[in-house]
Amino acid sequence: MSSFAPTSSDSGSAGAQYEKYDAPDAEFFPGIGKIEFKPDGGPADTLVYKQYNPSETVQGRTMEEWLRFSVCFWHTFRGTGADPFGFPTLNRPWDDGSNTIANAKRRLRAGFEFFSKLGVKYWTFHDRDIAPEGNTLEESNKYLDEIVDLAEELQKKTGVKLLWATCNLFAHPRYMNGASTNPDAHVFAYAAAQVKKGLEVAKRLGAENFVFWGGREGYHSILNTNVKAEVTHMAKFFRMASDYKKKIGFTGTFLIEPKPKEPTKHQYDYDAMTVIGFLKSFDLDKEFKLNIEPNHTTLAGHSYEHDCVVASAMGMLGSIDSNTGSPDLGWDTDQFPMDYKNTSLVMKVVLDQGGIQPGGLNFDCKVRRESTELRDMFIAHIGAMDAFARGLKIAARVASDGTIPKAVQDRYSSYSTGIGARIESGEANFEELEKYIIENGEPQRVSGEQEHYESMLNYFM
Ligand code: XLS
Ligand code: NI
Ligand code: NI
Repeated sequence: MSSFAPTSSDSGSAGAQYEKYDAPDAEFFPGIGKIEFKPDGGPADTLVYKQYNPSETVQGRTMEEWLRFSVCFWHTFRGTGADPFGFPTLNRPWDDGSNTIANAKRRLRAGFEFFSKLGVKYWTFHDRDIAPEGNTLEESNKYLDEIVDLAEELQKKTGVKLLWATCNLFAHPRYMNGASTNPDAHVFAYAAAQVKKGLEVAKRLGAENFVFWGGREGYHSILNTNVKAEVTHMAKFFRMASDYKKKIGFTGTFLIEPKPKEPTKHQYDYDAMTVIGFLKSFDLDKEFKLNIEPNHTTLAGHSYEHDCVVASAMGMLGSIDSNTGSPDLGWDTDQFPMDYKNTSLVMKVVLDQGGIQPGGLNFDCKVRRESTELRDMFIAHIGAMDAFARGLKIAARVASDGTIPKAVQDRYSSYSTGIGARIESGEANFEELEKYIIENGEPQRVSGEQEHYESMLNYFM
């Protein structure tokens, strides 16, 4: 696929206007300094944090430690604003649009300046976001190595770390029928070779996690699909990845990111409970956790926080792609989350499970195609970070006040004594429970008090 190969020499730059950005000390965001915490900022001060104070302690940990914010490379440094109906709108002055190594390096330098000025400690990427794909696997790996050299240097220089890496197994035409679920074993092998390299790179860059999102692991038509074969192949792929991880001594957590649809009509990793069921069916649940993206959760027909709640309840919540959809659109719009109620409910889950580390809150989000200024990139992240910082504080108040947790605990108190305790301990059986009902008759009706709980939450907002 020649269109995936670099279009000019490895070190070449497409024109004089881009050359100044090739210098190692080039500044990409002039006029924007390190973003500061300014709690008394006014409504239009959207280039300062008003809620996020990294060193402030909440429930025994700093905000930075609880929130573990991360910027994704794909949307923020590869997004062009193009949509299915329109051409690119976002002009990044350092990006000449070429598929060259030189352009890739400029983007990466711009990225690390952005992460540093924003004050986030983590970033995430797909292999093909950061380096061009070549004509052969060897060529692609060579380009990737060259960019990873620079990434390693920039990580060292800035202290920004890699929250997770992933492989793009969905954009290239070879993956049109899926990667590990492709009916063609040749494609399965290609995906395996690509992930092998991805894991080596992740290890080299000290990634704390590694993500698998099954973009095209699903089907469009059941008529041409053998679901059992595909799902089994996917499990074999994960097993091989896990074996290779151990072999090379990569210690990051493996995460699967559920999503019900888009680009395929039906994706096997439909939602949190589906993925947990899949992992348990194939005896992979000790080796994987979940990366939950709320926009995917809402696409699956659940409320915003649902998959975080479910994954956490099953001990499987590893990380969060903290974005949001647009409830009235119903596709993966990857917006920056700005709604305090959503962030509070998610942070309540994080707080209750004792933190999200070694995962984090990764902004798998893109600015709207109409938000064309460089400062919009900052404003978007700052707004979302503030929303999560506020959500953390609200969740902490809910916990320390204790009224809501106590009310929930009381709601289940029938399981701590008598027949409930026997159910809980596993001693009770159907005959005993039948006898209990014959002796005790109809249960009393107990109010679920939903409105009472909603009002209590609003008290803390
Ligand atoms: C797409 C996914 C993707 C993953 C990483 O909808 O969110 O961006 O996070 O492949
Ligand atoms: Ni995602
Ligand atoms: Ni997504």
